[in-house]
Parts: sequence; C-alpha cells; structure tokens
Amino acid sequence: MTQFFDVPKIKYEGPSSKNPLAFRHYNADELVEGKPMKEHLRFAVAWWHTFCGTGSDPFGPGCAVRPWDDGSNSLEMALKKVDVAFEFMEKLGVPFYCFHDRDVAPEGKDLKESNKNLDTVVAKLKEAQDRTGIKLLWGTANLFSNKRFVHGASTSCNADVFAYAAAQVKKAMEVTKELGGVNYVFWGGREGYMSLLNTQLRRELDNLGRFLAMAVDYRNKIGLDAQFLIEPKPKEPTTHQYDSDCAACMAFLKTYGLEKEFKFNIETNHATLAGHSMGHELAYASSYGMLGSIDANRGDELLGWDTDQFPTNLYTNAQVMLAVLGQGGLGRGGLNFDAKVRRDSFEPIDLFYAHIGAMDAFAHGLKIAAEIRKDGVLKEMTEKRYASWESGVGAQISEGSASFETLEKYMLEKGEVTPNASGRQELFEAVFNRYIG
Ligand code: XUL
Ligand code: CO
Repeated sequence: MTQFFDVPKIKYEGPSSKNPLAFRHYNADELVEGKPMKEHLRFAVAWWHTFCGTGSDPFGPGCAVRPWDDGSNSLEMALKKVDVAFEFMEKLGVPFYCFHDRDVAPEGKDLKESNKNLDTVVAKLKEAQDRTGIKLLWGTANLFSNKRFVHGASTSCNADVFAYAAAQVKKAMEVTKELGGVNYVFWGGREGYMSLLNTQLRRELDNLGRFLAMAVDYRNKIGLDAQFLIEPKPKEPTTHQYDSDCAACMAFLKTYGLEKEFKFNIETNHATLAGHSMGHELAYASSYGMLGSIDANRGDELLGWDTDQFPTNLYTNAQVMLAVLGQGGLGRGGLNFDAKVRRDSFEPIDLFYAHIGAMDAFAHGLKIAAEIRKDGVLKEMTEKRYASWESGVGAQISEGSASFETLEKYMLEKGEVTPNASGRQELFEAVFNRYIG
C-alpha cells in the first residue's frame, strides 16, 4: 500500500506517555461501564476537512502542505484521496468516516456526469471499506457550495433548484445505502434567508417540510437502513438558518409530522453559535429521545464564527459523555470530528496530532463521566432538589390527578409553600471539578 504518511500505527501507551503519536487515554478495547471504549465513542473522520481542507480563509488562499495533492478537482485526484484517507484512518485506528457527495467525487458538467463520477469513487470506497473494516457513519449531500444553491436548496425561490436538490439527495441516499452507511445527515446549508424583505418565509418552510417528507418516502422505498439526522445551526452561511437549534427543529418536525423519522446530529460549535452550551443542546435532545449523533468540535471563545476546532476541552467532553452515557449510548450514531486543523498547522503530521488529541480528550472525558456516574453524588444531589415531586402534591401534579381547584384547596389549607432550599450551584460545580484531571 502506498505510504502517504510517515507515521506508524498509533498505539495506546497509557496516561504517562509523552509520545505525541500515541494515545494516553483512548484504549479501544478497554471496558468502561462494561462496554469497550470504541463502542462508546464511535469516532469518525470528516472527509471534507481532513482530506479536502486547504487552510484557506477569507484573508488568504490555502497553504496546507499535502504532497499527494495536485490541487486539481479531477476524478484521478478524488480516487487517490481514497488511498490517502484509508491509510490515515487505518493508522489512526478510527472505525468510521463521513462525507458529502461532492467531497469524495468532483461535480461533472451536468448531473449525469456528477452521478457517474460519484459511482466511480464509491466503487473504490467500497473496496477500501471491505479491505480495512472502516465503515461509513453517515453520508450527506453538499447542497450549498455550487452557485445554483445561492438562494438555498429546498428553500430556494427557484423551483428548479428544489428539483435538482431532490435528485442530488436521492443519489446521495443511494450511495449511502451502497456503502452501508448507518445514518444520513441533513444540514441546512443555505436553507434560511439573508433578508426578510425578499423572502416568503412560510413558503420556504413548507417546501423544506415537503423535501424532507420526500426523502422519508424514498428511504422507505429503497430500504435504506439509515437513521435520518437533522443538524441544527443558527446562522452562517445565511443570516437566519431555519434549523437554528434543537428546539426550533423539534417545532419544525412536529409541525410537518416528521418527528418520528428524524433525530439530531448536534454540533458543539453550532450550539455555541446559537447562544447555547453544548450541554444544553444535548440535554434538550436527549430528554426527548432525539439525540442521534454528535459532530464533535468546538468554537473559539473569542471569535464569533464557526471555527470548527478540534474538541480538546476536557470539561465539555466530560459533559458530552455524561449526556451520552445518560441515555445508554449513541446507538447507531457516533462522534464525528467535524473539525479542521488551523491554517497555521499546515503539515500532514498535524492531521494526526489533531485527531489523536481529540480522541484522547474524548476518551478522558468518557472516563471522567463514568466516574461521576459511579459515585452518583451529582445525581443524588439533583434528585434531592426535586424530591417534592415524588410524593404528595408533586406526585399528583405529575400523574395528572391535580387541577387548579385541588391545588387552590391544598394551598389555602397550607397557607404558604415549604421553604425553598439553596440551589448550591457553586457546590455542584466544585463536585464536578473533583473528577477532572
Ligand atoms: C457545517 C457543517 C456541515 C455538516 C454536514 O457547519 O457542520 O459540515 O456537518 O453537512
Ligand atoms: Co457538522
């Protein structure tokens, strides 16, 4: 096999290792709560960032050094990238990858040629999957880069664009099936608006609902065994994205009768752009049984855009894993590193350092979350706060046997509420910190 990376297979060396090309915490087969780490974490590499990212930003062109890349968008280059990608993923020991149709194969002169290019690359991806055992966590369609999507895809003012997007998603679903992908993601791309002055908001939302309903019909028709996931994001590229956060997506799915067909793929940097913590989005989705998968990255506290950095914040990762363990795992979902190395981390080796660091920080977060759960102190403290709901009037309200009349009678007799107890936020935070480090 061609060697693109002068790097050995990455091994686990334990927490005292100082080798930057080794794991200190990610030990794939080590059991946590009776399950191997690799099954808890289900890491995936994002094709678009890791194999297509050039490091370009609004102030300058790409400067990433990728000796294998001739910089062209040719089919030959796309096929070569399959070798690069599978060597990288095998050496890293990552079990999954994710892609957009247009990351893996170039767009042709028309839809027919684009589909043909995709088929050619998919055949090679399939071979590589069979050879290595690496699987597809999810597929998706890029409905935002080409200029035809300037006004959105299914929410475009141009009906032809809706039709093109439908054809493109149909094909992307077919190749996801061909590759045994276990999820299919819908990120809104440009489904939103830049100005309300030129926008028929209700028509656009109805069209988005119609589009997703057609996708559900087609999934059933072809027997695609993939969980559909909506990936919320509040802004960027549009000023207002329709899928702005989990709560907005829930309202949308319920309105269009689609809530049983979809779960969410929640991305850290999207949560923070929405003015939420990642913990909030996970808690919201998970409590309604809607947390399907995670795009694991982070923003920069000082920058207001989607920087897609590698998720090395231990505190956040422990919170994420607490939510994941709390719902009994991600099922067929996983942790996809929708993250790119910084522009100034331009050497191929940086791709390894970035992924190893993030995998380790998540494995560490997993161990911390498992310790928190084993001790049960935080859970106990929280349950104590809500103890009034377990009996008496609290139980009656929860069971639905109370009314305004019974509650008025109860309060008239009692006269005043049982005194409130302190929320003890600082103590909760201090207890959480006991497990970090
Ligand atoms: C964009 C983003 C996408 C989706 C897939 O912010 O996160 O890469 O994950 O389309
Ligand atoms: Co994402």
